[in-house]
Amino acid sequence: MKIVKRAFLIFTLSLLPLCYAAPPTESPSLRIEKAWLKKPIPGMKMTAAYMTLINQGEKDAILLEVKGDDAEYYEIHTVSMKNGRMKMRQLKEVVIKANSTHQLKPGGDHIMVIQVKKTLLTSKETSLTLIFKGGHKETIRIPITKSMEKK
Ligand SMILES: [Cu+2]
Repeated sequence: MKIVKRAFLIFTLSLLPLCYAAPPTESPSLRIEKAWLKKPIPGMKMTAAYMTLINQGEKDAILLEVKGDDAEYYEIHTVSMKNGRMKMRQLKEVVIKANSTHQLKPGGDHIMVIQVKKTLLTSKETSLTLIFKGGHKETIRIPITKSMEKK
């Protein structure tokens, strides 16, 4: 009995380095397409970024945070109707279900870009880092454009 226990312990310990080698930050098989950031209207300090998030994995991917260098704040927002008015509301997370696609689009979920910096006003591109639950990060370069068609 004791030998079995010890063998089990050795087996368990032998797995530990594997756990370190493959932390739970492993890529959730995510693809990001059609990303763009709306060129701010002159005088406006706010804009939004949109994209299609494609989860090809077997696990849900949960977007928690967005970061970038060309604005002070990046927030995940959604739009809902309240008393016939469009209202924006901040979300704690966006779930991209396993084997499915989630669109961030005008009139729907979006990345709110707040207090844009001069660098964003003068650039044709910016980069965003999307941080997912589990620590997985995706950094993408996206065009700054008036609409998705006019890249
Ligand atoms: Cu918003």
